[in-house]
Amino acid sequence: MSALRGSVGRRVSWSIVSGVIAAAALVVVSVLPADAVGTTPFSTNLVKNPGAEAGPASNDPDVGIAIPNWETLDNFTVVAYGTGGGFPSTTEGSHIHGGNQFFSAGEPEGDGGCDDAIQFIKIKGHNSDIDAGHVQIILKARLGTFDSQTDTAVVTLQFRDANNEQVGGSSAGLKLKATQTGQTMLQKSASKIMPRHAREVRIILAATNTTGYCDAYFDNMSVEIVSA
Ligand SMILES: [Ca+2]
Ligand SMILES: [Ca+2]
Repeated sequence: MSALRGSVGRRVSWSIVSGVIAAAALVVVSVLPADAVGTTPFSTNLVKNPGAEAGPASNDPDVGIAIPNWETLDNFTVVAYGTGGGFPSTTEGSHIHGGNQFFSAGEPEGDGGCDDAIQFIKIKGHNSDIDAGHVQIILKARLGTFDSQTDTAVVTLQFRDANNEQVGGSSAGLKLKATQTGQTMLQKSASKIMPRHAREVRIILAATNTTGYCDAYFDNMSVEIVSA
């Protein structure tokens, strides 16, 4: 019996100790949220999972799939280079150093509209430089569409302030567009000085002017800040 009590006692003690450790860990987490730590580095690609390589491709390009680090609506998906039906080839994938997969806007919704993917990027530790006009932001991407259809691939970068309000109008951001690329993945880029009060950027992958399938393909997404 004493051995049993001892055993129970050790379990109780260990559970108290575990509780204390867990509480301490919670305190550490609560005083050091990830977003408050560190300074966003210059000349570094800030996009996570920029090339759609972090998760699997969908088995069917008509079916949406969860994409690591991106928030997507239903049908937005990841397609493998060389998938049948007119998608960019494996040759094109290697030509652009695009790995095995790319983002695709996917099957249209019932109303004909296409789904988006969004990623949020906080810009930390540069507030005074941004407000003085000394931080430039550079957006780059590979964009493709199908054949000569009017489907258009659009990447938008929006600026948000500390209160999560859009900074300036829609013209304050950056936009990349491509259409009728004939399944090639065109390199596009744009840059500008970050506007005052910008503290976060949103990258949105979208399709416009589509016919049938939302043939807007994206790969090698890049967002960098540099000193200006
Ligand atoms: Ca890729
Ligand atoms: Ca189409």
